[in-house]
Amino acid sequence: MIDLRSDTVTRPTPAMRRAMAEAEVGDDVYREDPTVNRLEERAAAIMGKEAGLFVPTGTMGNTIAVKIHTDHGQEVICESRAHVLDWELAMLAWFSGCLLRPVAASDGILHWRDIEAAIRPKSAHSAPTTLVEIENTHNMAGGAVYPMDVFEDICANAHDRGLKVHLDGARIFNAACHLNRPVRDLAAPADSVMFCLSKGLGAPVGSMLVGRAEAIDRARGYRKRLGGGMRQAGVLAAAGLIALEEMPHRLGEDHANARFLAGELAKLAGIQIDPARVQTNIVIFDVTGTGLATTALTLALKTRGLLMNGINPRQMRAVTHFDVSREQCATAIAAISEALAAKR
Ligand code: TLP
Repeated sequence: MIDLRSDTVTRPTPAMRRAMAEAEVGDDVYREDPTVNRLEERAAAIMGKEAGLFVPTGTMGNTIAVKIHTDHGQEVICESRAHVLDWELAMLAWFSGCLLRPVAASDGILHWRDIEAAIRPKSAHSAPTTLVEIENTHNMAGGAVYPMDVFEDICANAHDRGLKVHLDGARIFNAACHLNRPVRDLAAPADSVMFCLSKGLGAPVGSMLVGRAEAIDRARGYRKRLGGGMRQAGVLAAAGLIALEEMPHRLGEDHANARFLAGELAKLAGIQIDPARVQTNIVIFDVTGTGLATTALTLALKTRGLLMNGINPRQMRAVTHFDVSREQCATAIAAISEALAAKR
């Protein structure tokens, strides 16, 4: 099977498996796991933040981040297709008691003027806005990358207005690769950053939350509350360290494969995509013109050895990662082309 459903499907490399087997471990709830401690220190250093926290998932990282920046009954601004809004089971409402105020941006990239207009006025009828949540790369906007100046402008203005900024950087290394900048430059203006070890970087499990030491101390308590006190988690952190140190440099290959897919998809009748908008490893394309709903296309592709999901009835998403080669991308295009021909 060729699996383009997500970069979450990547399996640990042989080096990761070896490191996991040999990892030095201790009880991380007592902060005695040397491998977790090393991962947290390295993650913070690489992101240019004071402290880091190893969490099992990106969802838990985002959930805790919102909690450390807000109180119950406040508002959080995000883009209208944000992961935190559509894919995290309303954890922000459930755990932090906050309301999301989505703001639509056609390319997924918010600007300060859009955010400013969504800040609630100080009035007897409005809940205070206290946090801006930015997703870079923006998953459901096809892996779109925030230009540095746009994000810096958002953070500077948000801070002037007394708002915090949390960066959902699940794929921040993909953004850094596209911009050809050190990842710490992208993280610098944000108050906290969540990033995933288990997506394009290939670790089997885990994400990191980084930020100020005081905030990460509080985050540790929330992680325990959510059931994320993982004891001998060094076996997982060992793979995470390899993901962090050795995998970012190869992400450009995934981006080149995504551009290849986009270029080939654009040649197929009934498919709509602008390949020039594919910046990283996510390719979203519209299949309305093929006469197939995405659910039907997913099934037709599965019988042809290709796994790929729709994100709604009209749009499919293909995600490249280090478990798919260029040759497999070419095979994937052949499978799609065949499925469309069969429909005709
Ligand atoms: N994204 C997954 C699905 O949940 C959609 C995927 O296949 O892309 N932030 C962003 C931007 C994400 O894309 C994801 C996962 C998360 C957070 C959550 O990470 P996990 O899955 O570790 O909870």
